[in-house]
Amino acid sequence: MEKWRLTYRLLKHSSNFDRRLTSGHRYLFGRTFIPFKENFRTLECPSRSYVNGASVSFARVNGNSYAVQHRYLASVASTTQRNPDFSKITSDDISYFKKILGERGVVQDEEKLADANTDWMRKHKGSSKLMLQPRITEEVSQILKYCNSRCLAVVPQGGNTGLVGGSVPVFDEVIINVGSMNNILSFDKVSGILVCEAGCILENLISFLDNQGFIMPLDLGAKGSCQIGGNVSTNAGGLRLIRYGSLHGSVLGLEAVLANGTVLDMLGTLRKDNTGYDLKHLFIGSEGSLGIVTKVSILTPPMLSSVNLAFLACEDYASCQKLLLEAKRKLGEILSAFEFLDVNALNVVLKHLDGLRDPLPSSVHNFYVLIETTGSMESHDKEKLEAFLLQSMNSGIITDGVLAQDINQTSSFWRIREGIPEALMKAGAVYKYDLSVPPEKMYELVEEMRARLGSAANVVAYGHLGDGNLHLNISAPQYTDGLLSKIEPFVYEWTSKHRGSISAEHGLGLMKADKIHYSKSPETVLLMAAIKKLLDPNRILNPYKVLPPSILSQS
Ligand code: FAD
Ligand code: 2HG
Ligand code: ZN
Repeated sequence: MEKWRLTYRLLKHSSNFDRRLTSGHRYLFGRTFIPFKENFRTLECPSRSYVNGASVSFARVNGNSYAVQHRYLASVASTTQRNPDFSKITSDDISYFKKILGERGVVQDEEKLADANTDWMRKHKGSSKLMLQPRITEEVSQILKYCNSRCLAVVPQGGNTGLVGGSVPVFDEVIINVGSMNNILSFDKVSGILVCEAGCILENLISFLDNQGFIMPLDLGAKGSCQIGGNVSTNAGGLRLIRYGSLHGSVLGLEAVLANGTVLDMLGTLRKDNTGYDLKHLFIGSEGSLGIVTKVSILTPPMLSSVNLAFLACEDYASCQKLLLEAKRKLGEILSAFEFLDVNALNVVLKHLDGLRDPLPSSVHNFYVLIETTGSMESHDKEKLEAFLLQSMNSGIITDGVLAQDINQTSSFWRIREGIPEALMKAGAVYKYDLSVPPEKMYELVEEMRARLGSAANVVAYGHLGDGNLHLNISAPQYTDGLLSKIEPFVYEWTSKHRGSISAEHGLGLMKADKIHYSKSPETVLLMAAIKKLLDPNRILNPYKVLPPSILSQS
């Protein structure tokens, strides 16, 4: 036990939030008060020039149609044709939109459009000339009705933090951003049910609930920019899923607008409602391909007073799994996060993010695990956690560890975990895979990938181990066809062989639309295409995404 350095001083959840709220930044990155938007804009990312350079080219093919070729980008369909059925924006269209939305809601400014056309990864870049910013559901309805009648393709966009190219246009689709619809409509303190508009930024909802003594059931590194409508549309997972489950459980209702402008009011606030098909689930995770989510009703848990965070080291992956099992058994209901990262992930963060230190500097370990507990009784939680850590140390499951002693340590431990995507962007090109894999097999894939790629790339693994969700990231100096061909289709075939999912929480977007068959049977994909056709017969909603365009054109 001599390596065990901790003070067992318990943290108050509320003090954590107080600190975050007084940080003075509107946009917060993770728990560490880094302004997300600024970071987003100034990140020095080699792939930015890559996107703007020769590697993504727009070519005129077959007379009137256009193809976009993403030559070295991981998993992007090699050539996508612009659907020739779609109309092009005219000045009459602009006049119509101005009539509905006023000048303010019709964005044609080049700089704003450049941001809205480019995704967070700087891998996908559209060429839309128009972004619409409705303020009320009726405006969304009017916009969609008009676009449908004109066959104008649209991309619903939230905070544009998606990681699969789903939130940006592929060609010249009209961007519809509901960010101006950001009102909290009601909050019931007894039930914890929050009803709000889809454009509310997740961080702002967290702040609002903090004042009410509640928390959001989801939390993710992009909270400072992502919107609840985007979260619902991607069925975002994040750091709290292990405790509070997926949005399919906590979203009680929603309002969505269909492609033809029909407003579907499914904004129930009931825990129980078995009156037929529960259609709201179609919109949770459908990535803007079936409708635009305009309002959300969500069940929020009460904030509990005792929160602890431990940063632990394991020598091998088998120990990480044992630790998970033990944590579930011994910590039970107070376990609120179980995240893992391997040493490569830690090194990338320490190298590329400022102001972070290795929490366990005395020796290098192969794996690190963050365990958070959240409960209502300090003494009880403390006793449980101490007993668990002691036992894990004595049995050799963990070899070192530190318990956060104050808010600064809590922030920096979370910053290490949540900062990995940002650090990887700074490191160079990154091929990103978000996989659900049976936990016992998860690290085999990482090792096989390392063996395949040798010194050509840095294979980095981290993720939500408690949920069986691996974030496999392959970092290299630049994107090349050669490297990509060693990674894919191997990574998808491997995942499929082990009955995993090729998208655990990020969605399919553009990146994996044509890979859906690795995780879904042909019959299921056909039924999805039929649903898409029923709800959006002209296929104007987020085209080229989620389902392979070839299947949609057949159905
Ligand atoms: P966008 O990126 O704008 O859009 C995402 C998709 O949803 C697009 O297909 C878009 O068309 C659609 N969409 C957006 N708004 C609407 C709407 N109102 N109606 C219909 N469709 C809509 N994801 C996780 O699951 N877990 C994580 O832990 C996590 N961590 C992240 C950390 C970082 C640093 C970053 C950059 C991203 C992370 N993500 C994570 C991915 C991303 O943040 C989530 O997918 C998030 O839910 C996207 O929300 P958004 O508002 O940014 O949506
Ligand atoms: C996370 O858990 C996000 O940090 C991003 O889902 C994962 O960068 C990734 O691969
Ligand atoms: Zn994640």
